[in-house]
Amino acid sequence: MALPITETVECDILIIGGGMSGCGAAFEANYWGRNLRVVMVEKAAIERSGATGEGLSAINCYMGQRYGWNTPEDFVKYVVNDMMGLAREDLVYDVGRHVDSSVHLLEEWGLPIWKKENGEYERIGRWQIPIHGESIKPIAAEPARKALGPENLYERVSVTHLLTDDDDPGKIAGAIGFGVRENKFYVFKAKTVIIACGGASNVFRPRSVNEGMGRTWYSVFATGAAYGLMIPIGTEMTQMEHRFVPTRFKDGYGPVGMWFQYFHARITNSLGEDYTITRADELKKYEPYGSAIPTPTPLRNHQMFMDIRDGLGPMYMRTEEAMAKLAEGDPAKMDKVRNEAWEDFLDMTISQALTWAAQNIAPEETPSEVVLAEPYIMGSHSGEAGAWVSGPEDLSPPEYFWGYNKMTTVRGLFAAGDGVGAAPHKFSSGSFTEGRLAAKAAVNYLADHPAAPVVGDAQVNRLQETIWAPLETFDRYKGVSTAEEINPHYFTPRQALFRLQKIMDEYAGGTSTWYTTNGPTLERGIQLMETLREDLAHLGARNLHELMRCWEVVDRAWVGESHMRHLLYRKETRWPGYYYRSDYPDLDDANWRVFVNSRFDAESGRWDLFTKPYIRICT
Ligand code: SFD
Ligand code: AMP
Repeated sequence: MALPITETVECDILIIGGGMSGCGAAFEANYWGRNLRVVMVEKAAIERSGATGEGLSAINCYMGQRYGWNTPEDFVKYVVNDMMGLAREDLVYDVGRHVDSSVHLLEEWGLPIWKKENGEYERIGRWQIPIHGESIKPIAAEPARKALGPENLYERVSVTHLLTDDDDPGKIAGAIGFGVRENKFYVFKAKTVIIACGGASNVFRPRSVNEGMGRTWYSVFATGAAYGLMIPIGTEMTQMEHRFVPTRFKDGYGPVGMWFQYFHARITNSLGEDYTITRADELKKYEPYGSAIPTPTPLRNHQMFMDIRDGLGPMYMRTEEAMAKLAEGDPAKMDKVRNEAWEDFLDMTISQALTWAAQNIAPEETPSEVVLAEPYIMGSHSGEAGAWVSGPEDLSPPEYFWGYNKMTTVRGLFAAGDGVGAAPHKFSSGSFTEGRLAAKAAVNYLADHPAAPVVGDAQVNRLQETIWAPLETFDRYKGVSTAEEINPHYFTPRQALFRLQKIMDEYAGGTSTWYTTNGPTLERGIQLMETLREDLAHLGARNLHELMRCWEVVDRAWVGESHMRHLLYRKETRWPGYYYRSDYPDLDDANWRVFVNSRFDAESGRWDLFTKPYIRICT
């Protein structure tokens, strides 16, 4: 089977991923770098790609500085507490001080934001504002598409590897990928690269299997590419042990924030008890974070988890109780509340509205089951896995600063959104903002480093053979057995995904093990992961779509292995409700209020793990 043709693209800035942060990056790069060639590569089509492709019902990161609601310092305090003491204050502050302007831009471009009678934005909680957000993604994509120009936007091209400079492996040189609808390689030779390709769902076995497979909370298209691209070239990562376990409406994965904060609903167990009251004492074990307001996300989970573990479920979101209270017996008010309840899901998680319809649930009459979902590895919601990046020059101490804001430890390689670690609670608006900041810094870097990268044929040819191998393998061996999916010479990406999910679920603290693991279990899990990674060289793909799935599972395997190695290294349970180390069940601020970082060395195959200090900047 011959290798397909190659198109080579040369540019100044390459943005990988056209989601929220990628669109922000494209818009901003155009503003600061009009003389530069800025190229975006996206595996889908940017109007509906990424986590916001299915719409949103809220902007969850907005300071409201013009109304005097919050300052960026308030935001830093909130985020650090929610992460049980660990977030990079410089990075969080940087998002906080710029995010409002991004929200105002989104409104100017057509995003309908709910307003009060006095014209102020409506609020859900302290940081969250409601939107009619079904179309947030096309609204964010339009200015990005315009800024780039059609000749600079490569859609339906999946990136599989980053390229480094032949003369200097510590410097970025571009990326390589293939067309998902055409037999073609794309080689992007770039002076700077911005990683904007999202977080990771489906690393852990989801609760929805078989008939429900494909239904997860975070986007199924968030395949861990940001991490899977950066780790193999030796980029320093941080907080990869961290995960987000969302409390969600059962089976449809409807988010709960609107229900807790806007409708003021509570959850009760089968005895009618509210765990925030019956489990209040449990928070005292986790001071000073236990008494933070609001209770940190993992601890809210932890309180509910204790009820579930003790067999006190099902847990019900008392939608009927909350709606009745808000309607005060007035049918017109009830109509408004009912519309808002359905819109919350129709804007963002249609599957939840379908679940309600399918199960004859009228939320004003019937409460809905909620559960703790499977873990997600991500950096933009209540999770903080990602690259260790430089902070901004005016805020960051030397330990957190090496020249250019949002630049990773690989020179010229920037990250944003889910790709940046230790900077959570960005959500859609903060990810867009971080993309903008990364692009501005990349333009700055280019002014100081204008030289083109050196990428010879050897690196490209080697990668092309690797990328195409699953198609070759299938072609060579397809006749060996009668069933295409059962063959001694290869396994399919779907089979590989199931194997990865089983390992993660059973050894790394997934749902079937009550989010619990320990040192020996992780060590065994890592052995199994190493074998899986060896076997991934024997993936078989029947077509281009499966070839994309192959590289997605490779990315997810990098995420899984990195997650387990970090879990093993951190000898404490810092985030009960996200995961439990049964051999180190307590939070240990004295020894472990530090970031856990790692670097993979491709030459030796070794992972190096170490800590970085937590430095106060504005708390
Ligand atoms: O309620 C490649 N999010 C919410 N944010 C909010 O502000 N409000 C909400 O209400 C939110 N909620 C929510 C959210 C997400 C989801 C799925 C649901 C509910 C159901 C979070 C935000 O969506 C999230 O924080 C941002 O989107 C993160 O931005 P970014 O840029 O880091 O990731 P992305 O948008 O997914 O974009 C990634 C892009 O990369 C592409 N890509 N391209 C080329 N090659 C590859 N190999 C690639 N791999 C990926 C993707 O296609 C995508 O375009 S609530 O739950 O809190
Ligand atoms: P979710 O819908 O769960 O994704 O949450 C949306 C936003 O509301 C996020 O900023 C959450 O951190 C926040 N949130 C969700 N539940 C609560 C709660 N009970 N108290 C405070 N904030 C919450």
